Amino acid sequence: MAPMNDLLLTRTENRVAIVTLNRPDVLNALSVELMDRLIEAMEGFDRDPSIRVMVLTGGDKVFAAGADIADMAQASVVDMMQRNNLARWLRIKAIRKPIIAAVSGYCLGGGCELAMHCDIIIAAESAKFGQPEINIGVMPGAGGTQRLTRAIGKFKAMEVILNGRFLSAQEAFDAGLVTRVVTKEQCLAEAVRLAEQIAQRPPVALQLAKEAVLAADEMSLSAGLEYERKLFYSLFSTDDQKEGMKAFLEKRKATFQGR
Ligand code: DAK
Repeated sequence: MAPMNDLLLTRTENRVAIVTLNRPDVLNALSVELMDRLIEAMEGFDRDPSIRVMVLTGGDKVFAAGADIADMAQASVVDMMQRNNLARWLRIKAIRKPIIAAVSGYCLGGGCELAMHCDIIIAAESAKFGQPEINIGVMPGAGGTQRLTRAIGKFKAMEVILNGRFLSAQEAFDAGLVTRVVTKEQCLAEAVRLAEQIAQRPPVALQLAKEAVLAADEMSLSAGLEYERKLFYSLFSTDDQKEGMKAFLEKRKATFQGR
């Protein structure tokens, strides 16, 4: 466990890494430094064979209220371009292991975009999702216009992005942005419980299945089906496929090695 004054807390249990944003004084605003710490931690867990799933949370009060406005308020176009933030977000997008977001409280702007880089979103009833960048003179810049629109559709996304309206956890669930809504007390525990279940699945199949689902946003249906089929066939070169099918036929639980 990292020290309590650290920007980012991490711990691991049962092959799950739990990563906690920890700038409560500014509602976990995503400063450049925090983003860099987050990316380093996630890339480290992505490389670590003892970890199979990550849970990302901001604690039980707030997920993240967006990028740090104080970092950007006086920036010029050139400053923004030189910070090359897009490259940071691409590194999060490139994480291959499943990531579950446990979202309580505000999940806004870059915070909502961060949650949408995750693969599953468990929301507390207190969660509020939004892209309020319009209120500070800008617009989403880390995929909000694209990922939110794909998740909830054009007409709901337009209201959220053009008018800065927050969606409650229940509205976000009804619209398709959220996997499950639970109480605030259950939120992290539910995300960890789900992560521990997923962590028992074969890691290579998990990685390729995540890749295939994400490809659905990038490809035509026929190209996506073709891609899926190739990934499916490739799994027949893994020990875990042999073990999984053999264990089924022998009516025992499979033990997956990630090979
Ligand atoms: N940045 C910096 N500080 C923030 C912050 C933020 N995003 N959100 C809150 N804080 C700070 C407040 O300034 C306040 O600090 P003190 O005054 O105590 O020093 C403290 O956190 C508590 O906030 P409030 O006093 O405002 O708390 P309330 O409960 O009254 O209101 C709120 C909560 C979430 C409604 C409010 O804080 C709020 O509206 N926050 C801003 C939300 C927002 O506009 N988010 C979008 C930020 S822009 C990029 C990619 C992505 C982005 C940028 C670039 N590239 C690829 C280039 C992303 C941009 C954004 O996310």
